[in-house]
Amino acid sequence: MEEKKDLNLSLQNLKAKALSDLEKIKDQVALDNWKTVYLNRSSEIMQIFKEIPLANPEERPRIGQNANIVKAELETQFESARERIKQAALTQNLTQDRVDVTLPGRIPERGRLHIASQTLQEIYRILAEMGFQVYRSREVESDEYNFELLNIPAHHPARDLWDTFYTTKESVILRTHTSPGQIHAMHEFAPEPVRIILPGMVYRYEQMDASHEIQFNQVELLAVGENITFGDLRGTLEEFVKRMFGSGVETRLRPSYFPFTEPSAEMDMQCIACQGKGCNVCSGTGWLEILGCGMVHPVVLKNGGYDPQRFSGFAAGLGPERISMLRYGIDDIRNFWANDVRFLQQF
Ligand code: FA5
Repeated sequence: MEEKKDLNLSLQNLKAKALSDLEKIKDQVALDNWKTVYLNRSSEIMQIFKEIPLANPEERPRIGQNANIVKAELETQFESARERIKQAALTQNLTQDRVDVTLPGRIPERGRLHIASQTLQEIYRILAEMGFQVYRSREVESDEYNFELLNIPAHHPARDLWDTFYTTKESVILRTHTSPGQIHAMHEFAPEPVRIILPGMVYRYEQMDASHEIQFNQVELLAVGENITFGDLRGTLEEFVKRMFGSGVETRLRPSYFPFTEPSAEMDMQCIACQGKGCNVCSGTGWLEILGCGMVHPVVLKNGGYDPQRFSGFAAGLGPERISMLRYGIDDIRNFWANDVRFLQQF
């Protein structure tokens, strides 16, 4: 009789080899290979199934049963190996990617307000406490509002005080100061009393130097009512400077000329860089001009819609960039709009 292959023994050997191979497997690629070798259609176990009909008829049922048990065992072990490898990969990821909470953090770059905006906000805060409301007005103006209604007719020599940016459209200009806002506000509020500030950019076609820009902010003050006097103007400005710079700062009012105020004055502040001794910042004089001011001219009151017999008012125009320069010892106004972060980051 022809020697029959012992399929039960083959099954036992197959199982032992397959499981010992499986135990050594540590990654998904090797596991996939294992599956191809031991469980796909041409695998050894499938081969044994094909050979069962050749075995002794009385042994066939046991071999078939055994083959089924081994195949099921290989499949179960394959599934648990897959789970084991998945967990190992996950654990490895978790340990490798663990956040080291003891490392110093990366400090994000924080944005900040521009120095000019910071000073403006400080000015608004102080003047708000003193009863002034912010009133916004336009930067593109007409000749009428920027000059004529402010008592500066065409060809008036005082126009030379403001070097103007004209546009190609007749009588449309960039405002040279915030004073035209006075007229807009008066038109809106007359005959009610007003106490407002008009902040914003102004533009002048002039030679730039350490203290002169072609664009800069101004803050206009305007108070109109009955019985407003020059004493009110002086007291308001002195109080403002005291709150802005502290009580030790000296100021002085010098007579000056503006077509839209009468009388007119300019306020100087004692230079804080040198305490009035004279230095580069104040060109050796010990004083720095910070604003122009005066009592609103009767013609301007009338143009705004107020009866100058009954109403009076004061106005002032201050330069916040000059104020920043004094506060922080900035020696060149051109730094403000040069957009050099090394400068801007200091404030
Ligand atoms: C005027 O512009 C008047 N409108 C001010 C005024 C308002 C007077 C209301 C009376 C009543 P002046 O040209 O002097 O005035 O400018 C006022 C302030 O703006 C100056 O004191 C100064 O602080 C600032 N300033 C003027 N020119 C420049 C410039 N080129 N660069 C930076 N700041 C300037």
